[in-house]
Amino acid sequence: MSELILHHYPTSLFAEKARLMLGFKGLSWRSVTIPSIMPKPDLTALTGGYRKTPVLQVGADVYCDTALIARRLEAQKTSPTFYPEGQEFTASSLASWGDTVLFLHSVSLVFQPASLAVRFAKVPPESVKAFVADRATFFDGGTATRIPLEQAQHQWPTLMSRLETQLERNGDFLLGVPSIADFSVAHTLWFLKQTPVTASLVDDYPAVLAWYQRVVGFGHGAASELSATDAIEIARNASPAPLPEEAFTDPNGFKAGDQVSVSAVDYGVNPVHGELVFNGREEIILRREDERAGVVHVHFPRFGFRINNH
Ligand SMILES: N[C@@H](CCC(=O)N[C@@H](CS)C(=O)NCC(=O)O)C(=O)O
Repeated sequence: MSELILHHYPTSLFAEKARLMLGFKGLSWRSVTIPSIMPKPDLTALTGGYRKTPVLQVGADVYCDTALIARRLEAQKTSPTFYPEGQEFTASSLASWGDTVLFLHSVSLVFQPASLAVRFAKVPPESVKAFVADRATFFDGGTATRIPLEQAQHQWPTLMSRLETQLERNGDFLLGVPSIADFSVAHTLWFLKQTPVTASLVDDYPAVLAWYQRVVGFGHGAASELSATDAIEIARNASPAPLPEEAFTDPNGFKAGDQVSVSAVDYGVNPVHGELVFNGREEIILRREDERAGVVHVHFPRFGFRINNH
């Protein structure tokens, strides 16, 4: 069976979510370090244009977005589960709240000048400039908007005291037992914990802090380095996995065989062009042919992405 290959970089919070998910499942994986800003030619050879971090590769199958990566890891190893029985909806919905609402608040808080000054203290000025320029256009064309710092500061106590109450009542994990929701909330708080300027936004809440330490305690599983060139070679030498079977009619009429593009809706909306080969309730799969990577299947979650006619 093909190895799990995570394309990521150390400071990415969504990559930290994926690393912790791999740790929770006790999985072994290969680690490809990608740039934190565009261009990312080796990554986009696999994805066809999707640029966000992280991306999971398994042979010639490429999985975009941690919401879908979680489902792929669940298929790889069902136990321990991300979706406890009877709580599947709650787990996914709370995870989605963490990845959007809580995440956008934490971005505003981490990107405040005092925090950035500490984060970038050892980074050369030209790299900081390139990073700021890259992120300045990252939200262009998407539905997400940045939350003004004052508003993020204003609302943060509400979000955190709700989490505090939930954890005081439910015990060790947000839903009592571990679920995908724990990872979507913990990685966002991990982002704030990286410097003393924002760490107190987590540390002031004792039940949250104890739970956070429990979740990061899952660790990252067993990782070993892989070069981007070798990852592309692995894709070239592999064939995409058999397609899932699901009877589903797309409400907008898109069907297998259509030439389409798929893009994220919120931000980082770079489209990926290809042939729609699978279109289901949770997942969309495009087939594309790349000069370097050969034939690959690029997988996206349905929720939060759109299919375009071109
Ligand atoms: N919904 C996406 C969000 C991913 C995301 O926003 N990742 C950030 C890094 S934490 C990113 O892509 N930043 C720009 C980049 O790495 O080029 C997911 O769940 O994977």
